[in-house]
Amino acid sequence: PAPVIAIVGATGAVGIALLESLERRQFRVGELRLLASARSAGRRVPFRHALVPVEELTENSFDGVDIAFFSAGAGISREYAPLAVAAGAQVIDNSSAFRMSDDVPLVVPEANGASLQDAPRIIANPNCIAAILTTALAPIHQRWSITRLNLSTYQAASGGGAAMMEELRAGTSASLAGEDFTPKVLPHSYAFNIFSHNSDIDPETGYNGEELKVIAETRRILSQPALPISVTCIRVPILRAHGIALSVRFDAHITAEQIRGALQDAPGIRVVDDWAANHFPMPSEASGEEDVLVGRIREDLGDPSGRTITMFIVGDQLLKGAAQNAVQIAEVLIKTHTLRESTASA
Ligand code: 11C
Repeated sequence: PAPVIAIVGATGAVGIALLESLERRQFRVGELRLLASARSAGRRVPFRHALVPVEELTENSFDGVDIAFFSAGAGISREYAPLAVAAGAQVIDNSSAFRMSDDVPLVVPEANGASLQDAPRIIANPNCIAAILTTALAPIHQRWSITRLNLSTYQAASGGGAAMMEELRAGTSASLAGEDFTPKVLPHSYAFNIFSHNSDIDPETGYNGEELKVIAETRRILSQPALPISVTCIRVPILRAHGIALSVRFDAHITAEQIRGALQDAPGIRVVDDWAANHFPMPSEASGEEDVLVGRIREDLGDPSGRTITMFIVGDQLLKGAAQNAVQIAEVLIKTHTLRESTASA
């Protein structure tokens, strides 16, 4: 039988994107249980020609559930994911709650899908930059030895959820109308502006929380725990696709042509690298798109040893950066029969 699916945080930006991904990827759903806070309970959300009522999340929400997607913040995941597991569900968690736990795999199927083979009870879905970055790096990492990453990000409003997207819309409208606008979600005015990512700064290193997550999670997904990574995360006034300017260093000489060849046929990637037309990855073309776009692939003129390649990557933050990656994890569980035995045979 088709699995019973629960979505915790069903009315949030990622929750809605999860429904879209399940629908678009024709994921077989037996029963769909949409869970959210009491505030959202009673709403009806469209899924496959039906309006599904949202229920309040309680400790009894997971009876009979096979796969529970969590996307309601780390606190909710810490409290309710163990209850879902105890009820027999497998949890795919989009929060940061378990991403660095040794017994929880952190998975991007294109990069390390094999880590699902032990039928883990909880699987962590990575930070959006880490997911988009490692999707693009997977076919490269599989062929050559990467010795350093240096990246700057251009992060969209969707990373902060529906409220931040609304703040971008409202702030931009107010700015165009010449009206005053006081930001509520972000610390700075968002319209026609860019600023350092709005996570807290670590007083020791000066890196912000997002940058530290990108470093730790990328190392974990690539199984290179000591990989040197330098990263600067910036918020830009874009609705839902993150950009990454990346420079990758290798242990030996490499050409842009070799990298382009590896990316060309890789799953989950579309090379957009038209030098003549000056056409490269853009958020306007990556938004709503399942593939991660990669372009500006070139040999780094700043490294005379010929061991560094630079590129520009753009991926939909709500899709590959969150919901779609989670659905892909569920697809692997089903395809490889690692959906937990007690439930798969039910
Ligand atoms: C942002 N990447 O754009 C963040 C949001 O680690 O799940 C996602 C935070 C996370 O603000």
